[in-house]
Amino acid sequence: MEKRLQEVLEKRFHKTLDTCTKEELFHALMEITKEATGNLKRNEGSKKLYYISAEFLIGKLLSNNLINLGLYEETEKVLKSHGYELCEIEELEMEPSLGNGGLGRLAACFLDSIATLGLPGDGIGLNYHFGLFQQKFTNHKQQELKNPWITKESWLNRQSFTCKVPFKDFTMDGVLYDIDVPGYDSGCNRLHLFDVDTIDESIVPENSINFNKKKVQENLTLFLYPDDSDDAGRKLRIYQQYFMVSCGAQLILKEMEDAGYDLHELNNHAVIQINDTHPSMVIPELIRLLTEEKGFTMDEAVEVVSKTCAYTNHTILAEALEKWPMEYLEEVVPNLVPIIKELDERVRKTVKDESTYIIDAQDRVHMAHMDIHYGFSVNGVAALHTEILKNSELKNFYDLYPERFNNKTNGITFRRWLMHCNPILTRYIESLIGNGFKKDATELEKLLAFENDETVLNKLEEIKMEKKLEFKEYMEETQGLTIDEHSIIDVQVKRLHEYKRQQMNALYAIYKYLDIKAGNKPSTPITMIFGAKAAPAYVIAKDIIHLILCLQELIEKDPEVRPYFRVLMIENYNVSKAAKVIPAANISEQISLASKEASGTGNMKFMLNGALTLGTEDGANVEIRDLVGEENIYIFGRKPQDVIDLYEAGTYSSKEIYEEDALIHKLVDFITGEELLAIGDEESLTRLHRELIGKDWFMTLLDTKEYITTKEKVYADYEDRKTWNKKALINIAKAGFFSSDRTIAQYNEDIWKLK
Ligand code: Z57
Repeated sequence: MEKRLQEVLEKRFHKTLDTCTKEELFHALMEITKEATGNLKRNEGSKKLYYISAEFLIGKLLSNNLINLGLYEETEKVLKSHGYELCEIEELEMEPSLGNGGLGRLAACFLDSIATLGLPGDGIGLNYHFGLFQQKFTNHKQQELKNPWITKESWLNRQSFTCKVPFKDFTMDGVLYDIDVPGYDSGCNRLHLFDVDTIDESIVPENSINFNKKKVQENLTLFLYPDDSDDAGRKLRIYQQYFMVSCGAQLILKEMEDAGYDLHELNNHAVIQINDTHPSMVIPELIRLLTEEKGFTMDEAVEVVSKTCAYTNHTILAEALEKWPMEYLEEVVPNLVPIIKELDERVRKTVKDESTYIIDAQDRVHMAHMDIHYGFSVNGVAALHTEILKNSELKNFYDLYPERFNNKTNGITFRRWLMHCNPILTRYIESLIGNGFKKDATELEKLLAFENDETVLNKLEEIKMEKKLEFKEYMEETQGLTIDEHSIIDVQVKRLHEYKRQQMNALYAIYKYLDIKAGNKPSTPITMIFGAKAAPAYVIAKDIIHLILCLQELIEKDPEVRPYFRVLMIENYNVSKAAKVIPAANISEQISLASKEASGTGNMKFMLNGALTLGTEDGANVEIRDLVGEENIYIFGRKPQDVIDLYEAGTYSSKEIYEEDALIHKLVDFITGEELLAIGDEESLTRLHRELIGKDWFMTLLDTKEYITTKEKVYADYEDRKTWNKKALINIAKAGFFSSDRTIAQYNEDIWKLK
């Protein structure tokens, strides 16, 4: 590595390792890493997976690619011997923001695991130039800025493949950029990102994310839609989706033909995993291409496509299940309209249950319905979620096709979420149980042998302290906030959504503030950390951010409270920041309204890094509890079935709780009390106050009391550090199940059947 680095630095900059700048070193490292990845053998086989997704939240790639190539430690040593830290060089890379949250990050973890398991499988998506917006805080509010992440030199490699995508009034030329995806000690796959050359970045002004929505040729791949689990319902989104699936379908058919396969046997050589409904139009588009260009009859095309496509559902929130008005499709993608109508007709001929039709009585096209009727597999993303799909949300489909339904509990790649973000913990684990866990995560269970070993438990606590200090330094540099490393670090980082109930955590903060004001000082100081982006059009979500930032300001300025209790918000929470805060956390907040969080994946990252979960019986929290046992997790709140029944009955009234419970009344009213009004915006705080009392669709007040008592218990338990450390160890030891290597092995075993 040293020799290669010197060569590249000399050739490109006429510099050496001792004279170059950090930027030059970064560019040289990127070049060497790209070259090493390009030299890897491609994963191959007679059948190939295409994971098609509107989002791939890959994060920075330098360190992760070095880890997967087995070059990380050597590189670190070489840099150190010349006075550099790899982690400072890493800072110079721009973070690709090609995803919103869980769904996009999951796709990225999956690509890593697919490559690592040696399976031939590529990603297909879009190359958004500004990706998801960048978040800034001004006047205690979220401000959105564009995020130009693509630099002159990047991981993107332009390919010669091109294709034509026919819209109603014009045709667009798709061009392809690839990013290599090296597996950990394995072969390599690719992430295919489609783009158009006519994009005009200059139509977006500095300091905003506004642009002319009508100029599709110029704006198609400028931005990722910033909705997470709710839909703006804009035509531009249909343009993006059709562009993605048409380019993807054309690439797939070309690869199949180049490999010499008979397209009538497409399903033997290709499998397409549809990540949520955003890529669902790939089904009618493939049928269109096969019938119009490849001489297939409609029957033949429908049959082979149905045997090739599989669908993953990521949510039961009604507003996230895409339903496009037929009128929109007629305006944007008229070519698909007759095919979608034909697919609907075929359902109507054989199925009685009208609730499963693709086109409903209001002439809207239900994308998920199309996926289920014309795919061979439907999966949920955690055991509880899949049960809810089968028993309530998609019950009518389950009755029709029980054999198509299956569960694939989500996972995370341990390369990024342990080895990269927490090298000291990784090295320590290795010293205890050897390095087998790096290839087989279930070997982490060997740590259980040390659950009563005080030296080991103390060392775990020391490592946590070390990561807190690193995080402290980072927050100081980036936001000028000085964290107390001796405080308990209690973290809720995830997209801002009412169902995730950051507002309930904020009500706890109010409770604690008032309690300290009343003279009850916690024995160990508490630092509550939030990080969250809100969709720009999601008003209440932004009001919740405003509330948290106002609380931060109130407490930071209050010398009576600040030494004992603080509320801090990480600005522009993203993958890189996740990798910094998660290893520093003691408590992982997973407090969604039971039944609403399909899985969650942050919960897995925290447990792997030795934080304890404070959460509801929701998503993968249930499986975490089953693995670690009741005594090593803090579960509270209404149960999923109770919540489902409450919605069914329609009897929940937050107003009643507010009026009958004096404590809750006081906490909610604090939102519009004089302290916060002196800091924040009256309109915003009043709107949130009104929402909580008058609507509270995600039942915050239902669980607030139990949340407060459970959290008090968690903080009290932290005082017995030995027991706490033992719980942390058990969480790490049991995290192996949540490796995405396991998840991908199961997808392959049950759905893809590659090799
Ligand atoms: C998204 O991030 C998720 C679901 C969606 O329907 C959309 Br749109 C975006 C998330 C779920 O909310 C998480 O619970 C889940 O862990 C994640 O997808 C990955 O499956």
